[in-house]
Amino acid sequence: MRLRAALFVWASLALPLGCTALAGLDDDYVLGEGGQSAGPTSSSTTTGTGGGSTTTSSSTSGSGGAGGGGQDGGTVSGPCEGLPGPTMVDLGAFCMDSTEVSNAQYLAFLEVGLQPQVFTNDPAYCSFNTSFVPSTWPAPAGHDDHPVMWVDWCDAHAYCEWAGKRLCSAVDAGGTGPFDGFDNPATSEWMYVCSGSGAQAYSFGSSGDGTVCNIAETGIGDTTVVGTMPSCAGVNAPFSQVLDLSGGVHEWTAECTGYTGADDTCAFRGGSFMHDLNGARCTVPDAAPRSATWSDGGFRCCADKLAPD
Ligand SMILES: [Ca+2]
Repeated sequence: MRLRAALFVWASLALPLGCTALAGLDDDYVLGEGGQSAGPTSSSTTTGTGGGSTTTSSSTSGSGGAGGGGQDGGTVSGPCEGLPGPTMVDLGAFCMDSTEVSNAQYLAFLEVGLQPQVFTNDPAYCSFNTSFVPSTWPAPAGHDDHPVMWVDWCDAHAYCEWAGKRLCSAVDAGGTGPFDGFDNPATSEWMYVCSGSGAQAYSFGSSGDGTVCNIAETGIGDTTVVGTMPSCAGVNAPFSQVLDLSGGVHEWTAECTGYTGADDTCAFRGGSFMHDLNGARCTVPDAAPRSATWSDGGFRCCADKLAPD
């Protein structure tokens, strides 16, 4: 297993907890108004199966659902092959998971039994996180290959590190970058891919009704098996191999305001099955405390390309 430690040197730009309107960013979208979801908050209560209910605790117990399925061990030819989790897409400067991480893939990580703060790549600012088990777990029956949800930022970070990957962050910066660059395709990996290098508003293009993706207008009202909406992908190669950036579940990124602990604000991207087309734009400036988890929030990983042996 290749483990690659991310280097975090971002400046702290303290924002209020539950920050919803990010000054200077796409302010016609306000968290919770992109659709039916109330979005994440810093409340201390949890559970629920929909409606965007959230929690900042991630220490509930659970034994996990059934294993198997998903795209574990998927390979591509190139420098990012053979890593756990979704098959990766070679995007030139870096690689990105082709889909969101599924429940079965996350279960494989849990079954290894790594413990927070014992796992050597778990950073000090994640010391609040006492368990990698999602705050609502196990996943519903039949959802093995649906996106994992109810994970806080540190859960997502740990999974990616275990897989030899990292959360998607800044272009050409090896996992570091300023939070305020997250809607710029020149500085944000996630934005670069979603926008097709700045060419489009949504991951699937700049026009259409968006029902090629799992958003509110599509009417599914739940997650789907990852990667099963083939038109919810970029227009041109290699972006066309990356699925479900718009809709499905929100995706944590390593675009955070600081690196101090649970209250740092981190960006999550793309809207979800609860959000309308407006909320699925690549530029939507959603963000939440690092400790937040919610009913339509998951993640995918990126990776630095390794030099050929
Ligand atoms: Ca998504």
